[in-house]
Amino acid sequence: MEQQNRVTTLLNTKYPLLLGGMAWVADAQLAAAVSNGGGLGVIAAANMPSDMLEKELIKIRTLTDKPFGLNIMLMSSTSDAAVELAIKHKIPVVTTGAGSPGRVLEKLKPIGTIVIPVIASVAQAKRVAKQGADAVVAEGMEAGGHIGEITTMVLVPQIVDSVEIPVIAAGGIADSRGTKAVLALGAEGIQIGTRFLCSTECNAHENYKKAILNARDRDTVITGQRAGHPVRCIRNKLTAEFDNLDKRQAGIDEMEKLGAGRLRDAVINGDVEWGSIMAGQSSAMINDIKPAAKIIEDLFRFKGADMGW
Ligand code: TUI
Repeated sequence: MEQQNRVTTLLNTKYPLLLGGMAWVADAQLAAAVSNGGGLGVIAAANMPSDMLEKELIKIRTLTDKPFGLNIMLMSSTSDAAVELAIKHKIPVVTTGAGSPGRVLEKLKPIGTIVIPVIASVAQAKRVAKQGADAVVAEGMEAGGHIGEITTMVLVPQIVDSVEIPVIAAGGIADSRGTKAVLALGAEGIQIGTRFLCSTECNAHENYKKAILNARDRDTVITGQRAGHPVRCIRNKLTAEFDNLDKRQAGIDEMEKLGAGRLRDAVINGDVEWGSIMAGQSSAMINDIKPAAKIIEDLFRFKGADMGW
């Protein structure tokens, strides 16, 4: 009998683990690999046109018969279309990020979808719990991409004390020590992004994977803070140019123009000089590329106290 907790029960998985909704990276292939490995694979809707996303949702069912989820990025103009696809394709679990998920909860709760918002503060967690969220992902600022201001170590216990629903920790977790630590903080599951970027099944360009393998402790930086969109990525020519714009107090428009399309350039085209290599601080702890199923096994392989899962 496998160990179960509130998160494995919600997700209907072997392990209390979700794939982070990484734009351009979390596709049907990677999500299926995570689901087949006993976690919950998640496809990132990001800014994908509806027809392209629908193809991924159809494809994943050919790659796994296990449950999977859809991540909806709330800042995207395509987020309403993604909600409609979640309904049409009866996606069991939806995670949301980068905004307030009120609209998504209103539409998906009545049809029984499990909705798990990613949040970065106590106020956001309390709000989404009141709105009917089934669990929250508490994402610390060690994470890659768009982030909040609080570290995982300090955020997770505060969220655990603020809401009754299960808390899933994210940000800075790349091995079993991280899993053990966040379980000790009261989390009941983990959401993992960067570690899966360096998986065999991940379609990101090999230059992107190499940038993570080569990263050391101080190699990620936060850009876009002044524009109100703090984003963590690996230091390169693009981040240096963001620094320059910051120093001469360039307009937000100019910053946004500089950032447009850069993630795709890095993930798909392998432009690691001028592309945006979004990745968490845990990049420095990642030194190999291995199958997603092995990553999951390793994340949950630890001796010691029964942490309740
Ligand atoms: O969303 C993420 N990470 C992301 S989204 C993304 S796409 C992007 N590209 C360029 C610039 C900016 C974004 C890349 N990485 N993580 C989940 C997350 N959500 N982190 C923080 C939040 C968040 C922020 C505000 C959640 C809720 C929120 O609420 C606002 C409100 O109204 O309460």
